[in-house]
Amino acid sequence: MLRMLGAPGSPYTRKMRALLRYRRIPYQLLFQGSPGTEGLPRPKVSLLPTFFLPDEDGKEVAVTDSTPLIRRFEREFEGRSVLPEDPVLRFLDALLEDYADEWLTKAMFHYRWYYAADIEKAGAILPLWRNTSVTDEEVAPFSKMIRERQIERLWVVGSNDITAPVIEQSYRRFLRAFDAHLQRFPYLLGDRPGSGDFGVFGQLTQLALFDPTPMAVTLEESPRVYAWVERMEDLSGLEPGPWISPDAVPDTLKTILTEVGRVYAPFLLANAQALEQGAERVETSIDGKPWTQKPFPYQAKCLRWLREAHAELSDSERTAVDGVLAGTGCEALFT
Ligand SMILES: N[C@@H](CCC(=O)N[C@@H](CS)C(=O)NCC(=O)O)C(=O)O
Repeated sequence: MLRMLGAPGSPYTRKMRALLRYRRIPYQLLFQGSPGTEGLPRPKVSLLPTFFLPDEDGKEVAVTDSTPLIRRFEREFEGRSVLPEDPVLRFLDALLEDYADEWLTKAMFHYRWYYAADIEKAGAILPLWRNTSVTDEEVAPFSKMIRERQIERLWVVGSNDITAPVIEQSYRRFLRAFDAHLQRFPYLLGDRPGSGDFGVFGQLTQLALFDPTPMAVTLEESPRVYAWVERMEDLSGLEPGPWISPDAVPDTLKTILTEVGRVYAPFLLANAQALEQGAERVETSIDGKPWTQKPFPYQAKCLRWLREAHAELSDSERTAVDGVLAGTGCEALFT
């Protein structure tokens, strides 16, 4: 049985747990520090969730990174796929998953460690999510440590006084665009959830259901999105319906892709350029406003993976994808 080490406060843990539930893949959930976690193999980079899986020689190793793990589980487990067969839809799904994992997560991290009420709640709850059987005396120093550590890391995701309005206005636009789409379709690509839905769900479990400031924003902008997050938590009982037709991509999805093109595309390009130039900082403008942050090597890989997926499309599939992306701003990623 799959073994997953994770935490409820980790959006990517929630992403993968909901996916395993939907796909009816049995798993054992381990919490950090809980009995049975000593002696587990260690991942190269300590990230949550961590899965413990056999390598090519059958030896159990620690594996992280939800996006490639989703593709591995598609190969290893039959049925209830979250990746559309159609290459055009599959590409759009991958782009939406990446937007959620790498841009929406900026809003998640920003709101949690920028505002006093959110810092207070997260600092109090996160240690207990690891282990509820610790005393309050034991929790206090851990709460202090995690608050200080995470606040220090705000600039890693680009959250600062300059970028705060860009992040927050982008979140509000995403909520409005997703609300309009959910009025027509239960999921991003039709009547069944794709990996993009689980990416968005993962971040919204924190933004809509936990952190007080963005929860208020979510309920103000879209009670519908709030409701959608609760529905996504456990879809093990859902009978999946059809994907949308690649020839009839709805305007509401194009509006969401336009938000991706407005903020995530310019960020990805500026981040890759800063890394190429060995720059200390990413200095660019997003949405007409200044954006500055530490260059993020992992997101240069994300850009490369998106470009490789775009290049792997057949000519007619790429023409169809470019047709959908035309005018959204996402096309800039592939020129
Ligand atoms: N790309 C990874 C991201 C995983 C990730 O960043 N997880 C967070 C928790 S949500 C983490 O472990 N951060 C490092 C830390 O907090 O030390 C994925 O999709 O799984």
